Amino acid sequence: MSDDGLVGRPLRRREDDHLLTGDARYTADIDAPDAAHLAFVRSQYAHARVTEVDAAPARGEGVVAVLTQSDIAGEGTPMELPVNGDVLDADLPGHPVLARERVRYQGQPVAAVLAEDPYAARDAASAVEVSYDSRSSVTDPHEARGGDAPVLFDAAPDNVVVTGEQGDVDATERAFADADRSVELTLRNQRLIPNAMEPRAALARPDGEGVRVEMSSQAPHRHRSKLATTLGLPERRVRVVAPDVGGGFGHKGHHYPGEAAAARAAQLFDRPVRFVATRTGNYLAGTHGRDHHTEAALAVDDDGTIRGLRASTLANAGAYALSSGPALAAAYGRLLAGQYRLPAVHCRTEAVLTTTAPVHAYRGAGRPEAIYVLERLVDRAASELGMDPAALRRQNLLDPGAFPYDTPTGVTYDSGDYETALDATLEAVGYDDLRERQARAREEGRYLGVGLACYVESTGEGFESGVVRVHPDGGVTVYAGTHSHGQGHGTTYAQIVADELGVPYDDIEVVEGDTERVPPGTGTFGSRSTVVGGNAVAESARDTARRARELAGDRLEAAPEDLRIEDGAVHVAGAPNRSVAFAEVAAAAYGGDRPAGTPPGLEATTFYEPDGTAYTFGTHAAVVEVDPESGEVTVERYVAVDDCGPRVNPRIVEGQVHGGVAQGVGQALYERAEYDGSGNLATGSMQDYAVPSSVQLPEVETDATVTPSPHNPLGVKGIGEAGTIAAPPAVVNAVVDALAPLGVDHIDMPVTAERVWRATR
Ligand code: MCN
Repeated sequence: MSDDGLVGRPLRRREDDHLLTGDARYTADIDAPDAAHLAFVRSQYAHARVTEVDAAPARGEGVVAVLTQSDIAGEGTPMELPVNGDVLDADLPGHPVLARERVRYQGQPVAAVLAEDPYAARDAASAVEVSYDSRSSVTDPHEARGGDAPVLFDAAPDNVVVTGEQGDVDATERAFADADRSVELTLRNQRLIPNAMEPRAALARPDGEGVRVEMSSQAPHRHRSKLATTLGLPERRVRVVAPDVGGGFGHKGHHYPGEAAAARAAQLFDRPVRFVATRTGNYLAGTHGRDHHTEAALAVDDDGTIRGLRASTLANAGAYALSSGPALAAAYGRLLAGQYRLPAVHCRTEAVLTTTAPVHAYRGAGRPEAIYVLERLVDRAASELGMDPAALRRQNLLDPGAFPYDTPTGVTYDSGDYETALDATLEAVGYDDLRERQARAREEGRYLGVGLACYVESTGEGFESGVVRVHPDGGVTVYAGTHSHGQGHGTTYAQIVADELGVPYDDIEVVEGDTERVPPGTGTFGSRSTVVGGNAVAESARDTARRARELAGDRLEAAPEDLRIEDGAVHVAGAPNRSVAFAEVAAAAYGGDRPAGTPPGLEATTFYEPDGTAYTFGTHAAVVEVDPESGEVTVERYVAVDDCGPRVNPRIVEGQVHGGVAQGVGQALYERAEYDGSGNLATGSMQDYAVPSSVQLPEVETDATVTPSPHNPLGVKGIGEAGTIAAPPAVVNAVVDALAPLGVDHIDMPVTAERVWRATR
């Protein structure tokens, strides 16, 4: 990364004109006039036996077929979404695309209707008569765990399907025995519903002996693998294409009945089939996030030295143990040491099935759960010790010299400079002045609070593919196995390749999201694209540049190592007039005038996996004012100082932090998915599930420190989830700080006006 390169510049996102002028093409916009439309008949019950499906009332004009599981599944065609067997304690069956005889959450698809238009499909779906023999439901993981609770699967008689443990139980117990005191908290990290602007959608078409599925996916190759398994097809017969995707936040990495049923119906009826989820369908049967119930304690000495942490979490996995939800629950304790010198940690997690929608990754995915527990405990300790929360944090932070650092939870942090980020945040928010302002406000009967959150975040795991292809005219196409759905990879990957290859940014096009055009990759989630995909395309660009210098060396009669590629020309270092146009080199690569012995073509493919995980970190601060009369919380200011190593594009990084903080403030103050006693989703639409609007959100003031990761050549760390990790504890800590004079020491999220009102009385 040179000072005069494009990496590090806050370029405007090149994708925005396309997205903001209505030019974007989402899955539902793709023209397919002969497509049949698929709508699901969804279970009204949370838990029931399906005794009969009567399709007769649904048949009529425009209705092509009413399908049940026996119509779509058969020998070699499982039509079952696989469970995440790697982490499960029990041998559970998968999720049938259409229910076999049991339904285990409200909204689970029971039958599918195909019709000539979407309205006929929905009308027919509501006309199908399903008879149920209802069973008792259970939505609370404490109640679900054994006893009289209904059993979802015989293979897990107590409904417990995952047990996870991190750290050393004996060392932790010793730390608690030796410490001056133990600070305790019972916390709920509530269930959330991901809200991408575009609901899930798929358009499946027969394609030779296989199927082509255009779909709103954040991980096309993963979806291809899962679809192939579900349909019983070889992967090479399934092509997944993800066009413009209107947000995902994790839930579009999951494999759903919608795309599988559409793909199977396209095969059976030999015509295109379209499925577009309604918002309510998305709420009922899209995956949810979080839902952890935790008891935790911090062992701390009276002088503020933190000695140990223990936590015990019950994670509500929902019905079926699919995809990454259970795995995240099992592993979340790995980040519980956060930024601190915390010699002993022990964490136990159990994931329990309930008759609710399956839980999967939602932006942050395990890290917000861990950091919330830790950062609430640290604030609670400060309050019990009568110490300033910033001072208590500073006293216990890991030193910059501590890295690489092995945490007691079994992970190794790559690099960090935590105190610098803390100081930058305190200075930006004017911490000392705020404390004085707070004291004055209290005298006037006003409740002002400041909350801090210091976080670490694991980013950039697994492998990714990146191709750099130079065309005979010198233009460049970059292919990556990730798939941007709001992150701006088209801009940042082009910045990286422009610097590494020396060709103009405008000559570089980025292609993602097509399993036929892009080599096998992993996808965009876990803030991994820049670390893994960015380095994959960088490596391919370096390889391509090396080949280009070899070709040009022959023409310029110079050694390749003496050549530089800049501004679309290859020239001899120190002699800019001895040069050849990059386009001429590209043409030579494909023409007959290559130097003898050089292979044709000018491109490179890299499958890259970093040596280790990159740990992003930072400190966020929220300033709130709380009106105890109405219970209303106003976030006055929000400061975020994040360290994701060198920023490829600071403007995009800032945007990512804004978006994440918006969702984190949403979790802290407004959002919660609620089921009633019968397992009905009580927050089934945006009227009941409170996604914040811009007027409820603060301006986010951002800044950065830069600590490169030693594990990847670009030194980068991810940033896509930082805001959702730091904002919930920062805001809740601020509210509790504001209300401390009224004796409030904890309020569970979301900190609604009602909860504040109750807590202050
Ligand atoms: N970036 C950078 N310099 C860095 C790190 C990142 O310039 N050191 C830039 C990247 O190049 C990229 C963006 O920031 O353009 C995010 O990069 P990264 O942190 O690698 O995250 P991913 O691209 O892998 O995105 C995944 C992350 C996750 S896990 C969720 S969930 C999420 C998020 O991104 N969902 C989003 N951001 C979202 N943004 C939008 N608009 N919509 C979503 O659904």
